[in-house]
Amino acid sequence: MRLRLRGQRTAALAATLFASATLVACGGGGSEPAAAPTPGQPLSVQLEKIGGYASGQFGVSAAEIPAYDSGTQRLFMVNAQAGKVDVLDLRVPASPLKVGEIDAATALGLPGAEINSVAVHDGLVAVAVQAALKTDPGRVALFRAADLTLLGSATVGALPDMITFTPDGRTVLLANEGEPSDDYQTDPEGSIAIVDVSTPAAPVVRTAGFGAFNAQRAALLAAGVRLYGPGASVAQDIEPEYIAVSADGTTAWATLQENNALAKIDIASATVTDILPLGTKDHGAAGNGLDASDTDGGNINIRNWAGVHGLYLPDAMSAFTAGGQTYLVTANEGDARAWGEDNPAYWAGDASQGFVEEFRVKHLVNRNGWAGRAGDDLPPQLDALAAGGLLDPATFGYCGAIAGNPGACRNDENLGRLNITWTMGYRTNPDGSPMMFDATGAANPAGDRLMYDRLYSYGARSFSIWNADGQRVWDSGAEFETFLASADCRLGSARNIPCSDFFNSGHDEGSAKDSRSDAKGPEPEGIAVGQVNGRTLAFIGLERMGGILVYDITDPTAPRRLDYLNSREDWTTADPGTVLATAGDLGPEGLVFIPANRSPDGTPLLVVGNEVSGTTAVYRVNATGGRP
Ligand SMILES: [Ca+2]
Ligand SMILES: [Ca+2]
Ligand SMILES: [Ca+2]
Ligand SMILES: [Ca+2]
Repeated sequence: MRLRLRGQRTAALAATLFASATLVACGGGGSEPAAAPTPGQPLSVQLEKIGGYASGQFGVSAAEIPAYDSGTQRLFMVNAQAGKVDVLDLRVPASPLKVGEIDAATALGLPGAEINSVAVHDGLVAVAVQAALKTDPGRVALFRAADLTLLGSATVGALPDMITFTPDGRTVLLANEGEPSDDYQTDPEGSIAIVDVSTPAAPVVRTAGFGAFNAQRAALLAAGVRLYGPGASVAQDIEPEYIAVSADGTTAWATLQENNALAKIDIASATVTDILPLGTKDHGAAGNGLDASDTDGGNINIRNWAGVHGLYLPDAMSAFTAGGQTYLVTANEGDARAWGEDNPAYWAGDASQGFVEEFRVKHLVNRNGWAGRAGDDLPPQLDALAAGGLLDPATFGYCGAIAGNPGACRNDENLGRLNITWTMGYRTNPDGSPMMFDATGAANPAGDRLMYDRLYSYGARSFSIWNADGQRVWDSGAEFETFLASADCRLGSARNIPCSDFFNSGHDEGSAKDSRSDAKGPEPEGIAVGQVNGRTLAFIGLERMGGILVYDITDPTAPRRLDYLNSREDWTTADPGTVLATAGDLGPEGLVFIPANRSPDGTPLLVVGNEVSGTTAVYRVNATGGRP
């Protein structure tokens, strides 16, 4: 009852009021105060797929990032396969019609240039353009939404991978990701471009870089910021992935995905003011379990694993306001650096050909060392560090680890299959160098073993809410996996397929129950926030499992799940690409919410780009209750 009352409060109430309501809820029935006024009804939401557009291209990222312009009622969808933007007429939302393309390579005279991201504001389309050589500077280009005329362009940092407008439309921001070359020999600096587009013919670029943090490397590492690219300065190592802007347009935040941190940016001065580490998620804590194995008999086995810590490593992020404060909501996807992994010379032992940080626990803590993986998947940088790894019995004794022996912890059905990063979690000397142990597990400077007392896995299989200073306010814990495992969860537009039959499936394979449990689970990647009936909703796309989760986040401390719709229709064909016409939507990547007052048909819509099926899906957000 208390929970229902809390759900009826409005966004205008301060977060502290919500906190006190929570305390009341925990206080027991005897201490309930008199009933509060009850404006409106609890919001209920059901997504309904009303239509879509199919590129006809499977598995090549033909539909990734959408943006919508209400004046022209056009949808702009990044087609990464073509390196272009597909322009869709959305006047009849159930039947998007392709009416054109934006081709930056041709428009700018830059052969090989590709569009990575698109945003639109009041008839002005802004695109982020990657150079033919991704480590070269990129471009921002501006087009008129109505006739797709190029209006202007300017140079920005390397690999601009996300673009967004400030709410007033006068400024666009780009996340210049600055990924390294595949051999990691060229590593551009990451940065944020802040572009004045008030005169579209002459955009003015300022760059908020990270050079000022180069001297703070030790402090950033101590605070938990991941800086680990070979030979990289702080600025080279920082990889901005996604940007959110405050409602007043003064402040931006960027996810620094591989660095497991946020950057806070003052837009007026074009300055990065803070790098905010996100910390890790203790999978040993109550409510934070996960299914860590794809080789446990195909079973759903969500449980706590003490000593396993998830790196949030968020991809998409949105900002929203509650109680007068800005909050950030992230999709905690996880991403490993895996450079040179297709180059046999790297695996043959040449560390100058790449850098791969991912490894399975069973290989990391093999009693015989990891030499047996040489030439297969043993990263040369790990091989240079030691000859093998140990599990600290003080942490991992519960699954059978003893001195010098990982015991049953290493079994496939336990932690053996889990992908973790070898770069963290082993014991170190005060100077940060690895503390060495011998094969029996005794500390010994002449030994050749690392001692792992923690294992860090990729992503948090969740979404989180953070305050403006990067402090975590809320996390969905194990709820994504426990819901996908539950009888309440159904797949397909008709909602008639049990989710538990296809729990943690991959997005490009059929009959694949449990296949992603050793990696990043359902893999939340995209996120969009919008207002429906006076409530703030978060829409979260699960890249691998597919589908869109809807949460009411009006109270940032107590989000509530409202719906899940997964419009993948075929779950059994081994290669879904062979049944593209009937497979439905696979691999949701980017999402855009269209509020009722800007929608072509006056109803709130959600448009999703699906990179595997190459489809654009249009959903209606059917809502009742809430507070109009
Ligand atoms: Ca870089
Ligand atoms: Ca990255
Ligand atoms: Ca499993
Ligand atoms: Ca991603």
